[in-house]
Amino acid sequence: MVAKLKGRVPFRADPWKATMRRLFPVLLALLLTCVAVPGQARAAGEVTYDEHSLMVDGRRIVLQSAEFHYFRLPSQELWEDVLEKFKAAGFNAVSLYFSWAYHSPRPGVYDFTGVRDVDRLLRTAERAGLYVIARPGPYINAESTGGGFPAWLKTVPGRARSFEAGYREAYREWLHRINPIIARHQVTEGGPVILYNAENEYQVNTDAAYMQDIQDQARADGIEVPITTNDCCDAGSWSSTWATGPGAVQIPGVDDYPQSFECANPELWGPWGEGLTEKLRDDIPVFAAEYQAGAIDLGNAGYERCRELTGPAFMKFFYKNNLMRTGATMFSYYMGYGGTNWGWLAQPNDVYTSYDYGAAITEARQLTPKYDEFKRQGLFLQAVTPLAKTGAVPSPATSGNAALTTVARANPDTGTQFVLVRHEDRAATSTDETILDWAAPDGRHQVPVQVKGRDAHVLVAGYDLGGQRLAVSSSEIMTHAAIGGRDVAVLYGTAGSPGATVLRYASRPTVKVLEGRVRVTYDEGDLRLDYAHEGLARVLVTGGGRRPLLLLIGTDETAAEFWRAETAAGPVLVRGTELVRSATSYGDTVRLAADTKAGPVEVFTPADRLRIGQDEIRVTRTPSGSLLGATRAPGQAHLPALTGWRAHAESPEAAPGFDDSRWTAADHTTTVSPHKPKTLPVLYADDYGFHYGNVWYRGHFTATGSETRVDLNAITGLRGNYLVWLNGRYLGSAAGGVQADSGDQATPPNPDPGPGRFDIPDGLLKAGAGNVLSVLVATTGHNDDWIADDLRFKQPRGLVAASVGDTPITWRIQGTAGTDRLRGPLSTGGLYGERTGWHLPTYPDKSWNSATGTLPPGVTWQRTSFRLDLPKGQDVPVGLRFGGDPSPAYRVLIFLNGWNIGQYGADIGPQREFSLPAGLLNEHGTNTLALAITAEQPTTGPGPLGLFAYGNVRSGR
Ligand code: IPT
Repeated sequence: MVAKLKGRVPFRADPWKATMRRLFPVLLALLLTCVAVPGQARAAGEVTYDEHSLMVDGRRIVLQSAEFHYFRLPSQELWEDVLEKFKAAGFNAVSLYFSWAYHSPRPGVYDFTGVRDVDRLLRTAERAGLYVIARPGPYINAESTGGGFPAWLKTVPGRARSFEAGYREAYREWLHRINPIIARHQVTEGGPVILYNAENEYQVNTDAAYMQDIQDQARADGIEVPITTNDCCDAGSWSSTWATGPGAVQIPGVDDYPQSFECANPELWGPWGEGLTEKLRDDIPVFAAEYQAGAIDLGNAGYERCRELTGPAFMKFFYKNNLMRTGATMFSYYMGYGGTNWGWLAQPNDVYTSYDYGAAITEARQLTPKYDEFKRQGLFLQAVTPLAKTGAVPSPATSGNAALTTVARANPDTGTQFVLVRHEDRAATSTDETILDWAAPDGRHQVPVQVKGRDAHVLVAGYDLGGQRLAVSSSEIMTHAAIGGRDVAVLYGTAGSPGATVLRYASRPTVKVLEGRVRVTYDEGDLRLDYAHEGLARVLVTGGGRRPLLLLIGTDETAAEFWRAETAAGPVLVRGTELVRSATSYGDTVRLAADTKAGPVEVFTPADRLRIGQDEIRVTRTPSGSLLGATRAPGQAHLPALTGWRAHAESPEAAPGFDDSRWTAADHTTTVSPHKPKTLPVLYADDYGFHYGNVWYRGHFTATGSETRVDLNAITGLRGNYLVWLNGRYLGSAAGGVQADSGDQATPPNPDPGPGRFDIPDGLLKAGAGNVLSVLVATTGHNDDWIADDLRFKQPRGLVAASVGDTPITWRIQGTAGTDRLRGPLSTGGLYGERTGWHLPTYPDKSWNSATGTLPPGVTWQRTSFRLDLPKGQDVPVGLRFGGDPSPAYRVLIFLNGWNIGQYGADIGPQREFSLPAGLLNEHGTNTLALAITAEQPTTGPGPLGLFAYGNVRSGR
């Protein structure tokens, strides 16, 4: 728009000035309108966009991003590992939610140190070479406690996710803390942040003033990059209806989870549709803001099933289909790495401790076949730049096989064509072949193509592949690079399927088939190669008026063995190793930062010498011109047995004589909560500043003697419970309530969410004297606010009703004893042991007895320590495995060196193995494990525990 206006002004000295003077206010107004009206293609700093793609400094990019939650990996050192793994898979961006709850224990208090150091996180992303989509909410969902809202927000008046006072001051406080950190890392400041995501799936409660204010605050805090939001479900609410009104963002995107979350049925196939990301407005690129790349484990099937549900076949079909049918150039996959709901981070209704998500990279940072598929697709998107600007064109016919269908796009500037080949019926599992009759830019060609079941291929024609001209190929391109004065290209196809590649030459080139079976023909400038995809064929083409070309034609599997890294002296391709993070070249040497086991390594490089880490690798020059060597096996990692457990029972709070005089008096008669209590005083834990984990209540009453029953009601969140003692005698336990009020018109509020009725045994009450009721409530996290109704999120935690007949009770409450500065607000709750440091490594447990025998109802701690000395320079992720079967009689909080790294139990979820991330785990020294076991019934507690390794590589970090 600005450029057009400039173009229209006639360039004549004086009249021009005069015109300008007259026009200036008009122009200024126009300019300002342009800035204020979203959806115009223009510069925001150096990040611009048009209907095709984002641009950085005018250069088009295909944004290939994956989601990462730093708050689910409490180890700053490991952020780098994960982000480098993203980069190596061909991602050029990472999408980061920022969790308000993780940083703020109470109003006005924010902590960005240690594992919460997001400044370091953004620097790490930059070092890894990734752009950042910054998503600070304020609401983030993400199956995280409160959907990212700190629990103290439940005590703040005003509807959450609206412009109402109370909430407004609170979210502005958060934004003014987080925005400046994000702002100084923007692309416009030379940093990685390329987009800013306002709110999250804010499609239900359409408070435009709120949506606009988030953006205004961001701009005021220095956010210059384009603002986006992720729409869902009723896509378009913030995009078409509100396109130019208050609240509308510049580049709305869409969330899509076509494969559902039914991990128990991994054979499902797109139950929620074909997952095509809509084009929301004519002036913006198609943006898949969250595209499914894993699943929450709703049915407790275990995350391996989620990985199957969203495995390579799903990725091939759905991702390529999306790319080709809509011309999307902005993708963010949810999740690239899931991580751990350590501490009280989980939103309890949908997830347990692990947030592995069935992602391409596991919770313990291991690469999976899904990672290979991301790498095949990601390297392609980065290498073949004409993809950043395409439009639909007529597609070649699939002569002879109606089972297959094609979709085509072309870049209008280069003419490069892209053809998607897939089954017509997306559920088909048959293998079908056809001859594509392709009227490509360089002439018409017939090439064979096969589609095996739910595979899909994106084929390329009319493409300047480095110094070559690719006329057409029925193999997919993984990547290509100019290395040492020649082009090296990696193509691939389904093992066993036929393929053909045609290249253009001025004259007949010399062709040497170095490996594999490839038929070579030449006809009027067309060099045609016919082959079956098998292993790795190698074809060297020289002469013909072009620089040399080494064509490597593999299968899905052999293509996945390749890595690509950039050096100052140009790119290198590597076949082999577990992971190539980066490469540097100096003199005649190329050095790889690679993770390795024992095996061959081949490097396509002009260098003569190879180093991997500190090792000089002995290499030979292959007929392909590459360097071939071998890597060493990693050293054995010794993991000790876990022995010497000591135990100590706690729950002194259950005893009548326990001194609770320093506890908080629970005497409020009113609450700002939209949920009103059934009995007074208000006993909601949050109202007394206790937000996470276990909370104790002690109720004192003078009995009349006629009381027969204790009636309680507690809301804990799914998987929570509570235990009750009267005058020190255990009365029993009950499950905590989940929904007090669904907020859903169709479901009436549950008047009795978590009832517990306990008969008073004869002779226990002291008539006319003081009696003490002790209640331990295990809360499990806060509901999210996905539907933006405020009510679910604000559902109380703790006791919501309590009575012993009509006898008045005075209450005291105790939860966590202050925030652990190192571990943050979500690590510790209010167990006696937590309040007195039994979970901490420094706690002196020498006087404790060795752990044997039956655990009584209540809380018992078990502790042991172990020494590790893992091999230096290796990455050995360690896990803790619970042997035997869990019983519903108990639940266990697990503390590693004082950090609450998860919860185990039959009622908690299917998880038996818990990740002990390096950083929290001392890999070269002493570690302390402390288990807080809450028994509802007498039990022997958990079975034998052991350490195990998820993997072992020499580390290239
Ligand atoms: C989408 C949320 O935006 C994201 O935070 C996360 O909760 C994800 O779902 C599921 O893991 S909401 C989408 C399911 C409609």
